[in-house]
Amino acid sequence: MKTIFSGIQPSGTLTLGNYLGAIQQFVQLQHDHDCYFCVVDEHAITVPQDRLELRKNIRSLAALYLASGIDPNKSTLFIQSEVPAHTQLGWMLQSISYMGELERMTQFKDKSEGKDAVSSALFTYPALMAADILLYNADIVPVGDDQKQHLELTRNVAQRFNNRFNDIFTIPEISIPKVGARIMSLQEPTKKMSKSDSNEKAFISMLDHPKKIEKKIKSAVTDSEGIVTFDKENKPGVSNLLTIYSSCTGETIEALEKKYAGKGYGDFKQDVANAVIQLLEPIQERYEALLQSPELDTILDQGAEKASRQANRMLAKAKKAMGLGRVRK
Ligand code: ATP
Ligand code: LTN
Repeated sequence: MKTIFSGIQPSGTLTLGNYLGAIQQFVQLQHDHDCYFCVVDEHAITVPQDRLELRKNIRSLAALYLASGIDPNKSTLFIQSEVPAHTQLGWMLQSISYMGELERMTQFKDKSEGKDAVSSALFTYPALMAADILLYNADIVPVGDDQKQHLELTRNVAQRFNNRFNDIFTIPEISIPKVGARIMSLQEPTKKMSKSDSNEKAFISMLDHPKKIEKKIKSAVTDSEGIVTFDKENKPGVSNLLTIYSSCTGETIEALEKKYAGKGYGDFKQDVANAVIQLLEPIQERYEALLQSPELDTILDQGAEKASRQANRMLAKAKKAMGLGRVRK
C-alpha cells in the first residue's frame, strides 16, 4: 500500500480553495492508502502569529479535517509540533539545502516582499517541509498547484541525501487535482484564493454562513459578456466559478457550459452559491460538534503517538547515515 503525506498550516480559517485543492483529495485517497495528515503549526510560525489565535486555529484545523471526512480509523491525523522528529530532521536537511535553491522559491519571495522583518525560518521553510514528507517515506504528496516548487525541492534534497550518505529516502511524487488545483480570488481572479487575503470578499471560508457565501459569490468579479464559457485568459472570473461549481458537484465543465448556454450570470451565480452551500453546510455542522468534544483530543493523542513511532525510526536512520551521535561499544 502506498503512503500519503500532506500538511496544512493553521494560519487562519481554511478557504474553499484549501478544501477543493487539498482536503477533497485527502478524503478520497485514505480508502486505499496509508495516510498521514498533519497540522503544520511549526510552518505557521515562520510569519508572526498571535499565540491565542494560533492555538485556536490548530484545534479548529484538526476539527475541520475530521468534519471534512478524514477518518481517524483510516488516516493518522496529528500536530507537527507534537512530533519533535520533524524539526530535528528539518535541521539536518537544512545542512544539505543550498541558499541558491531556497532563494528561488516563489512563496518566500511573495511572503517576504516589502516586509522589514523577515524570519530566517521563512527562508528555510522548504527544508522543514521536506522533513515532514521524508520522515514517513511518502510515495505521494497531494497538494494544490502552488506547492509544486516546494515538492520539486523536496525531491532534489532527498536525492542528494541518498547519493551523499545512504539510500534511505523514498522520492515522493506530487498529486494535483485535475480540476480545482488553483482556486482563484473572487475579487481578483488572476490571484490565488488565500486565507490571509486582507479583503474578506476575495475568499470563501469553510465556516462562512450560507448567506455570506451567497453574497460573496454574487459579488464575484466576472465580465460584461454575459456568456458562461471556460476561458482562463479572457474570462478568469467566470472560469473560476465554473471550476468551483465543477469541483463541488463533480459535473464536468463542458456539461456546465451546455447547461448555461443562453443564460446570464444571475442564474449561474445562484447555482454556484447553492452548490458551495450544499457542500459546506454538513461539514460545518459536524465541525461544531467535534470542536467541543474530548474525542478530538483522543484522536490527536493517538495520531501523535503513531506518527512519532514511524518518524523516530526514519530519524534514527538519517542520523546514522549522516554520522550524528555515537555508535555504542
Ligand atoms: P495562505 O493562503 O495563508 O498563504 P495557504 O492556504 O496557501 O496559506 P496552506 O494552508 O498550507 O497554505 O495550504 C494547504 C493546502 O491547500 C496546500 O496543499 C495548498 O496547495 C492548497 N491550497 C491553498 N490555496 C489554494 C487554492 N487557492 N486553490 C487550490 N488549492 C489551494
Ligand atoms: N508548504 C505547504 C504546507 C506544508 C505541506 C507539508 C504540504 C507543510 N509541510 C508537507 C504537503 C506536505 C503550504 O504552504 N501549503
